[in-house]
Amino acid sequence: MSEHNDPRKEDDVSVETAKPKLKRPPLYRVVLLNDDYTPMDFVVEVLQTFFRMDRSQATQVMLHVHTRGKGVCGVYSRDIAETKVEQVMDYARTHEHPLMCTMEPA
Ligand code: TYC
Repeated sequence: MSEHNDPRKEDDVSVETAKPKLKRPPLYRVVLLNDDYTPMDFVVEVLQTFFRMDRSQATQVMLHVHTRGKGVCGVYSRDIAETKVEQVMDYARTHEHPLMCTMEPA
């Protein structure tokens, strides 16, 4: 007789249903900061190139940053947000503009 159906053995194993452990990945806002030197056209180009905005959307966001000090370029998972920040900072540095891009929890 197997241990499984031996009546002398207690069936004292309790099985609980585990809570589903899936959590949505945390999201991050990629933010552009204003400065006094980066040309407006360059910022528009950055927004079109790295954030897939059309010219009019990119111009709106650029003007928002210019007047308000900062603005959101997009919301992404951590890896994507980190890559966007890196791409923008590299591109700005290559063109010797002081443009700053950061990320913050959404
Ligand atoms: N303030 C800049 C200018 O007057 C334009 C600018 C806009 C710079 C947005 C950075 O993230 C920025 N040339």
